Amino acid sequence: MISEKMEKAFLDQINKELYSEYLYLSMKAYFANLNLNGFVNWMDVQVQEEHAHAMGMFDYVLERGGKIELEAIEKPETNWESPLKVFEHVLKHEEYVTSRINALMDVAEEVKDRAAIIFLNWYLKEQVEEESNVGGVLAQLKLIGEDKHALYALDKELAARTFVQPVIG
Ligand code: OFO
Repeated sequence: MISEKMEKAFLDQINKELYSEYLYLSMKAYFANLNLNGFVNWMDVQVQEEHAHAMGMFDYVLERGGKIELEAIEKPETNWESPLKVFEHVLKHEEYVTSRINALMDVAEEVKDRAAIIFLNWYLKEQVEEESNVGGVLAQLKLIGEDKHALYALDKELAARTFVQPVIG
């Protein structure tokens, strides 16, 4: 059985993962309006990943005999100055999520929930990957600057990203 404190920490994080899904959906719409379809695809994969992250925790809480009580999801931003600004936002957001997963791990250690610690290891590794992926795109956008041809080349590259359903835990 999951402790009340651990359950609450997971519920908070489920909300943050669903917010991430919402934020990337909003970014997907931003890129769709710019007709940058590769970026749209990249965000679409991100949306699906965040949904999987939320559902992984959702299923885990239930599996441990916990109760799910969903909270409202905050409204995400809807406009950015440029693709570069979007990816700066994504990196900042992922760094924040990493800090929240670490905080969740702190709770698991505090209540000595070893099963949760093992489960959360997957999320910690995933965050390393997320930050690195986003950092890669951001670095390319910085190099591109105002070069529209290079931006379209990157858009083509991002069109190749595909979603793979993760095996969590
Ligand atoms: Fe769920 O990793 Fe991004 O936010």
